[in-house]
Formats: sequence, structure tokens, C-alpha cells
Amino acid sequence: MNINTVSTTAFADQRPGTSGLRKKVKVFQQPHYLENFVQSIFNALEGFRGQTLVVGGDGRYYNREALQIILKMAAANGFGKVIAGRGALLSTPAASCVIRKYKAFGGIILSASHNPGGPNADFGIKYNASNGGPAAENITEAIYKLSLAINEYHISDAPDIDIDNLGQQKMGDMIVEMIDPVADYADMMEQLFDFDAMRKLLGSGTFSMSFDAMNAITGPYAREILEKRLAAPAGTVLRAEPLVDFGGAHPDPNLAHAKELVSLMNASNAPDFGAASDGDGDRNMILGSHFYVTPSDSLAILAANATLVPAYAKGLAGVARSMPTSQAVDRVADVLGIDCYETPTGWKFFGNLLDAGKITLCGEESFGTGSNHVREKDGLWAVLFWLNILAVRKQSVAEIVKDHWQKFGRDVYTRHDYEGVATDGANALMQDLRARTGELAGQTFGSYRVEHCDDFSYTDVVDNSTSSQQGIRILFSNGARIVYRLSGTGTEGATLRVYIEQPEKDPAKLENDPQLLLSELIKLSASVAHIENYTGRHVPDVIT
Ligand code: VG1
Ligand code: CO
Repeated sequence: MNINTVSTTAFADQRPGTSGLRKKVKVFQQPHYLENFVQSIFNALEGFRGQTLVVGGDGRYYNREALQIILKMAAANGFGKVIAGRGALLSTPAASCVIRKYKAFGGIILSASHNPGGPNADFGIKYNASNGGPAAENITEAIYKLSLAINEYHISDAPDIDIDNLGQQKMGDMIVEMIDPVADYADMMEQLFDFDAMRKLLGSGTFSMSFDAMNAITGPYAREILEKRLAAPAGTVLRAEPLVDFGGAHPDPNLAHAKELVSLMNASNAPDFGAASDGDGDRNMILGSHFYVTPSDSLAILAANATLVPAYAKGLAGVARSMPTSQAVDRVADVLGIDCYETPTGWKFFGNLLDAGKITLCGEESFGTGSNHVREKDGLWAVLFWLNILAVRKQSVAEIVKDHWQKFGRDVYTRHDYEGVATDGANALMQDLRARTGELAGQTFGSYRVEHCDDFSYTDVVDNSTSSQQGIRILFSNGARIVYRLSGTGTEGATLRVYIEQPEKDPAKLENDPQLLLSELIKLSASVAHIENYTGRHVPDVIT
């Protein structure tokens, strides 16, 4: 094997976003594009010689080609071993599990998560550290800076490796081990949850569930765990084959993109429990028969019921939520007498809190929930958590949620997304809001008085690092909030996300439609930010 040092020129657009670098496949296929970014990752790291790197992805188009390139670059850069999922597959939470279990130096995850896949759609890549979690901001910024100045990369001239069979091979001095992408993860789930109780529920004949894998990575995981280890009937897992283009669908588990599952759950003979996961397996949507669980509520309910699950039976050290996530979990933390942290959007901000043992559970409004078992959000884990609760409480999903609202009150919540808007307009809208935070404070709009308005800034309690400009918050005196931020995961134009929330304690109103309960606030969210002026949009594209 020879190591070639290849001259290259830098690309100006390799700054990682909320979760890694995401671009169109065609961008990644340009000569040197992927190589430059991978070399920049390696250049940002120290001390990996002879160490292990984990690589895997969500099965989307270009995963397999990218794995071959990364193997050759890892060998040329001096890694001792690469552990990769067979077929280049590893869900994001499974990659995190494998990095931790085998004490790897770090890992590279090939995924654009919930973004569409295929030759004309999106690809992505991100680096995870030895704790199994997404690299912290100082590392992603270092990678970006190095990518701006890169002029060469190192790559072996070894032939492609067989990535479809298990076992060890050699590439020069480096060992390549192809592992079963599912086994380690499934074993871990069996340790966390009460599989006996869950098996009983699924086999009771009076309970049924459907899991929509959306033609993405969780298919094989869900089949192994739900249909094999938990003995759910064959066919419980829908769209179970991972496809390189996700069957042309948008692998985002929400009411807009998981339409078939949603109509199944609203049919007259609906299953008792429905769930879906995204492209890379870290998101989850939870449904009951004729009932949708808002992700922010789901996090709060998992926290309130955690002691029913073996892994969390001793209670929670603390909880955390991303800033735009509703305050429902804060109320649970209050009652439990534990700390609740508010972090910027993106899983990387939970890492330090989890590593330091300050929190056990955390989540985001964007269908992401997780715990200290790995350092990524984990879609199937959340589904199993719910299944464990259902098995113990023997109530329906709707009963559990309504009971929760009665006890803690409800944080009525909605997110309105304006997708693919012109970047200039979106930036101008945010700048305008930012400039007005001072003057908005104290103003009254109808029945709402602004108590506080700012651009969210976060200081990590563990390492004191600060992240600013994380979203405009308008906090009202009645506890309601409107939050504005721009997406950091898109690959086309800008996406404006508007998060709208209001506490509701009136028992008569608790079960009303959020769009109705929030109607005044929704109007206000559009007018205060002049959304139509800046984006030309009258209505959002996706409402969750
Ligand atoms: C979105 C979500 C955020 C999530 C991120 C990655 O980011 O809002 O909560 O952590 O996606 O999730 P943004 O910047 O587009 O709002 V995934 O499942 O796409 O890795
Ligand atoms: Co994802």
C-alpha cells in the first residue's frame, strides 16, 4: 500500500451546521470535496495514531463510496483500526453506542438525517468524539478553519474493501473490522428496558403497534428489536428496508411527512401505539390511537415516568431541553426537585451535561429525545421507553398524556416552518428582530405583555464556553413564548422556524387544538417579525 499526498484547493463552504456538514450529493461528489473535509477533521484532532475510528451511516446514496474513501484516508493518516457497520450502515445512536462500547477515538457518521436522499438530494458527514457525541463547537469551528486553508490530503492507494461481509481485513497496517450494525445497539436496549413486560404486552392479543421506519436506517434495528427480541407480529415494522433514496420520501417523522402512519393511526381500527423514526434513526414521533404526542410533551412524560423503566429506576440526576423546546419538562423537574438546563438547539450542547452526570434525560422539540445511555438522540430508544411505560401503566397513550396535563398543566405548543425562503430576506428578518429586542421588552400586544426579549446566549456550566445568537426569544408575562431562529441543517435557501408556546391550566381547555388555543399568539408571531414582508410567505410550509 502506498500513501499518496494529493494537492488540493480549499472550498469556502465547509462550515458544519447544527449537526455536521450537509450539502447536495453533487457538491460532495466534486473532486476533493469529501477528502478535504475528512482531512480537515483529522487535522483538527490530536493523538489518534494507532487508535480506532468508527464509521457508518444512514444508508443514503453515496454512503458506500464515502466509506471507501474514509477507510483509505484513515489508513493514510495513521489510524490503527476502523470499525464500520456492514454495508456502511450504522444508525446515529448505534454509532454513538459503538464508539463508547469499543472505546474508539471517535467516529464519522455519514448522514443528512431527516433530509431527503438520492443522487439529486442531500448528503452529510459529521465527527463524533470519544464520548460518542457530536463534536463540540470548538472542534467543528477548528475543522472549518482548517478546511479554509487546506492544500493537501493523504490517501492510500489500496483497493476497495469488501464492506458487505462481517469480519476483519487489512488495509496496509490498519485493521478494518466490519460489524453487524444492529447487534451492539439491540443488546444495549435489552439492558435498559423491561423486555419481559414489553413482550407480554405485545403478545397479549389486545395491544398492537405500528412502527414506520420510513425506508431508512431504523428498519433493520426495529425488526430485530420489535419483531424478533420482543416477538411483535411480523409486519409491525413498516417501510423496513433502508433505501438509498428513502423511496423518494422525506424521512422526517412528523405529521406532514409520515402521512401513511398518521392515517393508519386515525383509522377506525387504529393500532394502540404508533411510532416513526427519521433517516438516521435519532428522531422519533409518538402516536396513540387517534392521538399525537407533541415531542416536548413526550420528553416531559418520559421524565415523569422514568422510574418505571429499569435503567432509570433510581431516578434522574437532572434534565435538559433545547431552548425552543416547550417548558413542559421544566414543570416535571420542579416537582421532582431536580435541575433543568436550557441549551441551544443541537445535540452537541447536551454532551458536557451528560458526561458530567448533571442530567440523565434530555430532548428537543424537533422529535429528539435521549439519555445518558449514548451521546446522541435516539429514536428507537424513545419508542421502547414509551412501550415500557405502556406495559407498566396499562393505559392508552392518550390517557397517559391527558393524565400528565391534569397533573402538570399543558404547555400548548406548535412550530411553524417557512422552508426554502430567500437567505437575504431571512437574515434581514432576524437582524431586524435582533435590533428590536430592547424596544420589544415592555410592549403590550392585545392580551400579551412582553416581559423579556433577547437573542439567546448560552454558557456551558462545565467548560464555561459561550454560544451566542442562538435564537430570538420573546417571553410574555403569562409564561407564553415566541422563538425565532434559522435552521442550520438545510441545503437550499433558508428555513425560518417559529416556535410558539403557551401554558394552559384551564381543565376545560386542556384538550383543545393547539392551533386554536394559540391563534392569537400565532398571528402575533407573524406580525411582530414582519414575516410576510421579509419572506413573501403568508402561511408556513410545515406545522408540527
Ligand atoms: C434541526 C432541529 C434540531 C436538531 C437538528 C439535527 O436543526 O431543529 O433540534 O438537533 O435538526 O437533527 P435546525 O438547525 O434545522 O433547526 V437531525 O435528526 O437532522 O440530526
Ligand atoms: Co436525525
